[in-house]
Amino acid sequence: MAIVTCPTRPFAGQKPGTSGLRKKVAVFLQPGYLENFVQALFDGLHGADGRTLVVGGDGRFHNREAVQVILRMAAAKGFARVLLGRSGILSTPASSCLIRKHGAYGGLILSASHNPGGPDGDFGIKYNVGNGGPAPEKLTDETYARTQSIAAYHISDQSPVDIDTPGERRIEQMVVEVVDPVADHAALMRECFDFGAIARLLAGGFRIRCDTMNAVGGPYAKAILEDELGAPAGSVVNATPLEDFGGLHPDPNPANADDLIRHMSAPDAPDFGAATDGDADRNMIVGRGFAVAPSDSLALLAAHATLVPRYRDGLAGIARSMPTSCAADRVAEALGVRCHETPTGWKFFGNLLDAGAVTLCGEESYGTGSDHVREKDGLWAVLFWLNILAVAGGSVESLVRSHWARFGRHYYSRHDYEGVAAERAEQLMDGLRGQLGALAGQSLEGRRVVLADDFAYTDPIDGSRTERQGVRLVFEDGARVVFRLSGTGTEGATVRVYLEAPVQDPARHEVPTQQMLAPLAAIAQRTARIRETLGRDRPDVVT
Ligand code: VG1
Ligand code: CO
Repeated sequence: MAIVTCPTRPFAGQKPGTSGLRKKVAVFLQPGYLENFVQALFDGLHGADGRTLVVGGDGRFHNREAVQVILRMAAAKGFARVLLGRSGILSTPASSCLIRKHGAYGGLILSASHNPGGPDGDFGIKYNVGNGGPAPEKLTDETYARTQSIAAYHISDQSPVDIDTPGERRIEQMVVEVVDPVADHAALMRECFDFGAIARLLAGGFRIRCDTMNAVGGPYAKAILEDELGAPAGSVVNATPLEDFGGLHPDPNPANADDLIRHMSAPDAPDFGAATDGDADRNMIVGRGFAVAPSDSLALLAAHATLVPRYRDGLAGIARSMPTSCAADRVAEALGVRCHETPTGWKFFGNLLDAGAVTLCGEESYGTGSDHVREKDGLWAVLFWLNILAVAGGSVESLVRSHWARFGRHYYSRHDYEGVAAERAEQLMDGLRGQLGALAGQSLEGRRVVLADDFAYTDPIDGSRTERQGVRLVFEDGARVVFRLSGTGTEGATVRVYLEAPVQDPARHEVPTQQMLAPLAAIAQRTARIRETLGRDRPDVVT
C-alpha cells in the first residue's frame, strides 16, 4: 500500500454554489472530477494532520463509490481518523452534530440535497468546517481557484474498505471508524426536547405521518418517532434511503410531497404531517388540510420556544435569510431581541450562532434550525412542532391562526422559473438592477416603493462582505418583492421571485394566498418583464 500522486488537469466550473458543488451525475463520473475538487479543498486545509474528518452522504446514486475515493484521499492528506456513517449514510444535520461532538477538523457531506437523484439526476459534495457548519465563502472561493490550476492529486492505492460493518479498519496510517449514523443525533434531540410529553401526546392517539421521501431522513425519523416515541409502525413512510429516491423528488413542498398533502387532506387525515428532503435538513409541516408556510413556521417556533426544554430561558436572537418573510421579525420585536437578515444559504448563520447572537434561524425554503448544530435540521423542526403541540395543545392550524391573530399574517409565496437560459436570467437581473435608482419613491399598482436595492451583507462578526444577493423592492405597507437567481441548480438558471404581503386585520386572513399576492405578482411581471425576457407565461413551481 502506498500514497500515489496522480497527474490531472483542471475541469471548468467546479465552483460551489449556495450549498456545495452540485452537478449532474455524469459530470461527477468523469475520471478525476471528484478527486480534483477534493484535492483543491484539502490543499487549503491547514493543520489537518492527525485530526478527524467526518464523512457521509444522503445515499444517492454514486454515494458509496465517492466515499471510497474520499477515504483514500483523506489517508493521503494525513487525517488520523475518519468517522464514517454506516454504509456511507449521514444526514446533513447529523454530520454537523458529529463534527461538533467529536471535535472533528471538519466533514465532507455527499449530497445534492433537494435536487433529484439517480443516474440521470444530480450529485453533490459540500465541506463543513470545525464548528459543524458549511464552509464560509472565503474557503469555497479559494477551493474553486485551486481547481482551476490543479495538476495532481494524492490518493492511497489501497483497495476499497468495508463501509457497512460498524467498527474500525485502516487505510495506510488512518483509522476508518464506521459508526451508527443515528445515535449521536438522536441523543442530541433527546437533550433538546421533552420526549416524555411527545410520547404521551402520541400515546393519546395523536396521529402523525412523516414522509422522508426515500431519502436519508428515514432511519433518523423511524428511530426517534416510531422506536423511541412510540408512534405506530408506518407513521414514517418512504423511510428507506434509495439511490434514486424511488423516483420521488425529495424537495419537500406541496407540489413534490403531493402524496403527503393528499393524506393530510383526506377525511381521516392524521393530526400532523411532515416531509423532509434528500439530506434531511429541510422540513415541511402540514396540519389537517393545512400546509404551514416555512416563514410562518420559523416565526411560530420562535414565539413558542420557551415551551421547549432547550430554549426554556428564551432566545438570544433570530436570523432569517433576506427573502424569508418578516413574520419572524414581528416575534423578535415582541421578545425584545434582534432579527438578523442574511443572504440565502445556511453558511451565513454560522458566525451569528457561534457568537451567541442568535438561537433560531430559518429560510423560506423549508429550512429551520438552531444553535444545537450549525445546519438546518428537518427532524429537529418536526420534534419542535410536536413538543409545542404536546404542551400547548390545539391543532397545527389553530396554532398558526392564533399566531396570525396576534402578530398579523405575512402572506407569502415563491414563484420559480426553472431551467431558463442563463443569459436570459442575467438579463432579467441586470434589467432590474438598472432600474433601482428610478424605482425608489415610485408608486407601483398603488403601492409606494420605499426601498429598492441589490441586497448586500456585512457579517457583523468577521466583517466579510457579500454583494449582489438579490434585488428587493420594499413597499410602504411592508410588502416585498424579491428577485434572485438560484445557486443550487444544475441545468440553466432558475429565477426565484419571492412575494410577501403583511396583513394585520384578522378578517382578511382567509383570502387565498395567490389572490392576496396577485397585485405583487403583477408588479414583479411589469418591473422585471418576466414574460418578455424569459418567454414564460407562468412560473414552473409555486410554493
Ligand atoms: C436553495 C434555497 C436556500 C437553501 C439552499 C440549500 O438555494 O433557496 O434557501 O439554503 O437551497 O438548501 P438556491 O440558491 O437554489 O435558492 V438544501 O436543503 O438544497 O442544501
Ligand atoms: Co437539504
